Amino acid sequence: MGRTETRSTCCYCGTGCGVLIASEDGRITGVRGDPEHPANFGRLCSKGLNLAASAASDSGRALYPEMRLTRDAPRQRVGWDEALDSVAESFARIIHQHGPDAVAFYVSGQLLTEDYYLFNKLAKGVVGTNNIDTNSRLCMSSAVTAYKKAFGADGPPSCYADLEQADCVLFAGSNLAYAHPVLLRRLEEARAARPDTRWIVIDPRRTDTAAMADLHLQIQPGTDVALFNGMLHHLIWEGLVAADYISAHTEGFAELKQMVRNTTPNMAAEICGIREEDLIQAAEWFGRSPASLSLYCMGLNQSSHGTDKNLALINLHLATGQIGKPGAGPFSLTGQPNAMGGREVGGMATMLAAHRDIDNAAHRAEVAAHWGVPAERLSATPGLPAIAMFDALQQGRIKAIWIACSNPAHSLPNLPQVRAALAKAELVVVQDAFAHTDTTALADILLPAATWGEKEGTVTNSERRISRVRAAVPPPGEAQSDGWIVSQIARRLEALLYPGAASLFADTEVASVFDEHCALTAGRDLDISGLSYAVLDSAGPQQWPRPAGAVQAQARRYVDGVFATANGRARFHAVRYQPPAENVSAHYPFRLLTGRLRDQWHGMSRTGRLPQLFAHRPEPALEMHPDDAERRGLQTGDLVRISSKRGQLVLPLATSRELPGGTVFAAMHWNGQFLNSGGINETSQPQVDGQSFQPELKHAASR
Ligand SMILES: Nc1nc2c(c(=O)[nH]1)N[C@H]1C(S)=C(S)[C@@H](COP(=O)(O)OP(=O)(O)OC[C@H]3O[C@@H](n4cnc5c(=O)[nH]c(N)nc54)[C@H](O)[C@@H]3O)O[C@H]1N2
Ligand SMILES: Nc1nc2c(c(=O)[nH]1)N[C@H]1C(S)=C(S)[C@@H](COP(=O)(O)OP(=O)(O)OC[C@H]3O[C@@H](n4cnc5c(=O)[nH]c(N)nc54)[C@H](O)[C@@H]3O)O[C@H]1N2
Ligand code: SF4
Ligand SMILES: [Mo]
Repeated sequence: MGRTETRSTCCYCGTGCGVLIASEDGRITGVRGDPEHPANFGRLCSKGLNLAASAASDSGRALYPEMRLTRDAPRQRVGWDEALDSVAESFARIIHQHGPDAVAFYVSGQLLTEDYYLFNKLAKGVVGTNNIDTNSRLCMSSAVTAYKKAFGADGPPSCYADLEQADCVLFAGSNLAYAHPVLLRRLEEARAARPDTRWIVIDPRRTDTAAMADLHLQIQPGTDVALFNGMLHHLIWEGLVAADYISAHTEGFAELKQMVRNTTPNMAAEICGIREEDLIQAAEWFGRSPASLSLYCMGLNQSSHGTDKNLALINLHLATGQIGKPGAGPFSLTGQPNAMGGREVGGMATMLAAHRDIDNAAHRAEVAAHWGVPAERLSATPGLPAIAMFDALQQGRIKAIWIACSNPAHSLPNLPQVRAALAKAELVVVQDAFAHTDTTALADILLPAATWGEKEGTVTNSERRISRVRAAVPPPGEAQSDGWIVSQIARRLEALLYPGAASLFADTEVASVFDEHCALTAGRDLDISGLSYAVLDSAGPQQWPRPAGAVQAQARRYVDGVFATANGRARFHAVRYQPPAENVSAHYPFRLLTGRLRDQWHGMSRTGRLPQLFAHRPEPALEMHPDDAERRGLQTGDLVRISSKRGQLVLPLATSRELPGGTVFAAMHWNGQFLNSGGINETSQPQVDGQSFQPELKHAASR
């Protein structure tokens, strides 16, 4: 094969950096940043730079299909046909006996758009259930819900060029230095060129990002809505709102104004545990800057009031007209490489393809017609979102679950119950690229997946930009691409459920699947009917929308002040502060915060294989303020047991002045492959936001 370089996209975060993969004789030998990719212009972070090293060996990879031949037997290697037939036959049997809602799919924002599209088509178009949800429920669903409520459609209005044009950057619940390092690099360069730029960081912890800010608002966990309302109060009473913009392009302001009348900066600062001057300073910078940009992530979304937190921040942007112009806007950063693609194909329990709605009969009919199935095939019953899906599994209402590209036995809250649910299931199918995760350990059938560097497709990054992912080498062993696996099982299932009918999976070439997806977006807000692999290959990564006939994509949305709501106006929402779902008490006095480390990725199936990625944080820890530790006679290195109403685990203690007193912090990454427990989610709580169904992974009460 010789030496070649293949243009692709990093498989980690939603920044979506372009990479060039060097390979020789079927082996990946190097990775460098793609100088031409508009997300990173050649830069990469530590994770991206180490991609080649993590791909260098097949050790730890899932190489062959495996299954249990009887309920309690260990899994053993089988051929692909046997594994595929078995999944299809079990699903068909359960669907016949108990109906389509007795099976479920739990997929991932790390699947490529084409794979995601096929999974969604299988669940909604073949099985006829909306029980397909994803780890994006733990991640983006509050942002999605708020965008839809405020603007009438999902999707960030801003773009990366805004990073260079903002005069005030508000980081809300985002630790960019760890989670989106290349975007932070772009911001640093922008600030070096324009030193008057102000950075405000809102985070209960003094993160590396907070340490770089001009102003750090170290709020009490969960108090963001009070903060934003207090800031809005100041902006209104100081005349810093954009009255013309409000009257021309929005609705609902009077009600909001009435509500925040009572939230004075003084009161808000008190709730947040910060100084009133700091709150006012933040409002002044935000309101007086020519362009204010908010970057927000899990500190807002992973909350039982995550939608409200998003809406309260969006209120600030609408009230000041800081949207639809260069350097401005409420910019939700996506975590996973293809959280956006998943939203586009409607791969969730609460939505249909191309931003259509399950409860809209016309939308269901459009999708059914596109797939060539009777309209009744598409269920009008919303599917179960992640937490409810695993509850239903435990209660026996769902009998079989097919998990792909996620490790829920590590990443869902309340792990003792997640494990009980998987143990109760009649069938657990796990499709993963790596053999040893906390979830593969519980699989009845393991389907080995090809992964980054080995498969073709597309991903969409945070700024709505679609990039190609390309194969540089063949997959190891008998691993197959996710799209191939889904299509194989889909065809078998179709034959069992609808014998003789034409297959919906006749042409599953990746380029054809992409075309099918693009066609389904025609006329929708995310219209990409003008895209194809040919366009992406010749013109490079493209943003949506890009309708047929358009010569250029739209970098920013809502530039004309016309929103995707029925009357074209954006909507304010009068949201009130509510405390986290679980109260701290004498029994559980600590507020447990969780989050990420710079060099590890989620359950560490890939990053955890490289010694160099442990240099930054070599071991797990429970972080605690030194005063709290001293009061308990504890010091760094002591083994401590942290427990909540759900469960417990033991971790080494690390004292840290980054945290406020009364809170503890643990990184989410460590799991059963490294610990004698499933990690911090043994204790985290599954309470969800009532609108987005996203669980409050950040705020459990613990002791
Ligand atoms: N290195 C690395 N990068 C990643 C990932 C990874 O695993 N490793 N994962 C990717 C994914 S999927 C995601 S979703 C993103 C997540 O990216 P981020 O959301 O930036 O990362 P987190 O560390 O989860 O949480 C961000 C911050 O929220 C703060 N926080 C907690 N409670 C509150 C609160 O009530 N209010 C506010 N304002 N802040 C609060 C935490 O202290 C934390 O510092 O990262 C992506 N990038
Ligand atoms: N306490 C706490 N918990 C959290 C969070 C938190 O902040 N705090 N964050 C939440 C968030 S935002 C997220 S996004 C989730 C992430 O949680 P998970 O979805 O569990 O994250 P990963 O460990 O990345 O799981 C991806 C799996 O896919 C496998 N894989 C890799 N490539 C491929 C492929 O090409 N095909 C297939 N089929 N498999 C592949 C990997 O080996 C890995 O096992 O965690 C959530 N859980
Ligand atoms: S910033 Fe994100 S996409 Fe870019 S190299 Fe790092 S992990 Fe990959
Ligand atoms: Mo995420």
